[in-house]
Amino acid sequence: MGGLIGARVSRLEDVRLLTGRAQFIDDVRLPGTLEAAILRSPVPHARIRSIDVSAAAALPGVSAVVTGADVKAAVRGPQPVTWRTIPDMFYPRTYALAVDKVTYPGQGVAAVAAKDRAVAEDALELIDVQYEELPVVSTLEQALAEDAPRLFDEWPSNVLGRTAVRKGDAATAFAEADLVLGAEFRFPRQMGTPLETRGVVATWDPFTERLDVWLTTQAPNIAQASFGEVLGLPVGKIRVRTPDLGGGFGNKFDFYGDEVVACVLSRRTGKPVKLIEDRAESFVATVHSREQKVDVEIAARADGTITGMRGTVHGVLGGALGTAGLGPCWVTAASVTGPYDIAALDMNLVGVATNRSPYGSFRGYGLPKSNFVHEHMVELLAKRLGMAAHDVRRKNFIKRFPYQSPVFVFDSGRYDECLELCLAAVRDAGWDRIRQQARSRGAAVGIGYSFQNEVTGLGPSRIQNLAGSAHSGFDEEVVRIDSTGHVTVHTGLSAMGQGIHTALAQVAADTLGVPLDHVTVLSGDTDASPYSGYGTGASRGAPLGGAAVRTAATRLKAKVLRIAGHILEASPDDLVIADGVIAVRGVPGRTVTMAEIGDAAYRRLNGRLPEDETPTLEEREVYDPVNVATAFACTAVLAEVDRETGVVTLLGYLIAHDCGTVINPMIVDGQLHGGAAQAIGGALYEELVYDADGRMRTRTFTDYLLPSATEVPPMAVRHMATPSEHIPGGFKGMGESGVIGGGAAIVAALPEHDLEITSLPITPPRLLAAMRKATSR
Ligand code: MCN
Repeated sequence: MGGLIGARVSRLEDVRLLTGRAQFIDDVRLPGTLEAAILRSPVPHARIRSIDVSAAAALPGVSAVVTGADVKAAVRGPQPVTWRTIPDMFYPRTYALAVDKVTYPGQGVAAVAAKDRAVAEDALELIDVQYEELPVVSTLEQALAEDAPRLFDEWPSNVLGRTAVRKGDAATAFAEADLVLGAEFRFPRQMGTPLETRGVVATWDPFTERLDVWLTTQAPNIAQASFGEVLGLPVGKIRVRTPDLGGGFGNKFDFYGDEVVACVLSRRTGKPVKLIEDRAESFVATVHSREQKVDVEIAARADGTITGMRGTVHGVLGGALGTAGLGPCWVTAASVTGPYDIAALDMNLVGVATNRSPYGSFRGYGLPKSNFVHEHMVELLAKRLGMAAHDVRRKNFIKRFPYQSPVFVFDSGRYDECLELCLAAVRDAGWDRIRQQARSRGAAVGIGYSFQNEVTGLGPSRIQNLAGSAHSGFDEEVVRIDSTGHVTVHTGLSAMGQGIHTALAQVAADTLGVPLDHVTVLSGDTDASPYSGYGTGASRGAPLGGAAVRTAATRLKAKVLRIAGHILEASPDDLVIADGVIAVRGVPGRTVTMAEIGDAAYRRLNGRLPEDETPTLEEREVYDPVNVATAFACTAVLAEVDRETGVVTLLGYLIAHDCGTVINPMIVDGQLHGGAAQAIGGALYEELVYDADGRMRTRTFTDYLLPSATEVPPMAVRHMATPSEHIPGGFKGMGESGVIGGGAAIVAALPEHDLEITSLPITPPRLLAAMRKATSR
């Protein structure tokens, strides 16, 4: 390799982002643009008796008003559900705006396009909607009650689907167990909260009859296909452009009704229509995630071997399905055995509709929950058997790879070493001493751990399609050297802050032997970018994009060497490239530059390009991996609890991490820090709260608490690298790693609650109650 893979180079994206030269969705200003706003239902569950838009339509400055009925008439089909994990599940047909009935507070019922947002919002107030309110089904218990009101007239219950994930013979494992332990876990609703909310600028061009959409999306090709499906247009008639994204965290993966509304309004008015979600709206209109109830039991032998696991995951879905469907909850069920070699699993999965916002993706998908569950059960078993939790981990770790988990084949791992790396980091940091000193002054301080493994690099199209995905898991990248020798990488992946442009530039520069600043990475335009089967999500950019760039650049390098060999009258095998200069090995002065090769391939072909070579320098690679790539990590947390107030202060945070070949350790560190901050939020602060009437209470960041710099402790990362054997370059993904293991490690670090905490977030009152319960035993 050429020395750039593994280098801590500064991110190429950052100069623009930090000097205010980025172009976010709200910066897209097309001549004649109208601004739109959506009227959202104030009630959770109701029939729409009537909508009168006449006063709104008559307001000066208003160009168009549409209702659900108008949208339904203007489109060919309902909103798509990308993941149909359970084929016979009920997938309600929902349109971009509610038709006849609303099933969650915040659901769009009408929309206005006006000369500016203020007029559009004024017009919303003039729309008269008559609701006939229906009994609210806001919680899992309400939804499952025998006499529960139903959300969907065409389906007999609020249980939309059931399935199970099974492996081995769980019944026998439990019958023969020395001991069986169980627990019930409750995980609240949470959501990703990128700095930038969602937005769209849609233009219907009547001359070319094409739709041109600027959209905050992580998956431009899926959005393009979804527009085609909903609007009944050939995909080639749709252009999706992605501006700079101010974060995504998974929730910009979904395809929302709002973008369809903007298209319908643009078609009606003949003008570009911009629709920018405001923060209060985003709390109801952007997908939520995480809410689950998980009941689990483990069967174990007296020596600490876990022989079986069984239970049920209830996914508390919303009043409409996000494009992820039940996906995140299925991942929790499928991954609940984590890094452990557990022979038998019988996990039921139930998807339940409630009058809450749609459920979708959030960084980590279902893994933070499955991790919390298996790590809690390990701690519980260790306590019951009087063993150290790490000994239970070591005893049960998967040791031989490839390993067939209940669903995936884990390609590689060195879990014991990763655990030792983490323990060594804790020793080096002197945490034991800090804990002892704290205890001697009476403070409640603890150290907690969790171990995770993580399927990344989604992912073989074969597996994805089998698992019910309407989209495939391949990725296409193009590497081009132009006539001046400059390299351009074209990618269909969206950059949303994770540094993918830098990573792909490093791979291309390293493979081709050119300096990093000779590479430009371009993305964000379906008319120009290659096709990314699944876009940015599931930590797939580095493994798939990296592999495709590496393969394409390797072929391109071979062509460069053939042309150089022709010019230098040397065998390509005798040539080396460094710093953009191709030289004959051992012959000083016989060189040709990449710029001269570019010139020979595009302009002065005559005599300089070998006769059997085609002009131009471009290679395209469509890469579909044969398997997923499993990253793994061990997290350690040092925490102090104020016994009087129940306030938790995190004093230290360490992650030992393996994502195969690391492209840029500095970015990986940053990704882990950011993910860990979200894990801290999920463990201690974040909860979307609905009141007894089913209305959303958390509509600002004073109610929905995010950790700030004060709550996020100093962090350190230790790297190890077990390269993926099947991915060219050996890269595994990790963009979600940081958020997965933090919750379990934080809870394990809190002293004196005696494993009483199985519900998140751990608010001070909850923690004090758990500590009181533990001491009263
Ligand atoms: N990387 C590396 N070497 C590896 C793996 C990764 O250097 N072996 C670096 C690369 O710079 C790469 C980054 O880490 O760009 C993340 O790589 P990868 O795990 O492949 O993840 P993706 O590029 O697919 O990014 C998506 C992932 C997900 S799914 C979410 S959600 C997420 C995330 O990453 N949302 C983010 N990171 C985010 N970071 C920011 N700032 N904002 C978000 O919204």
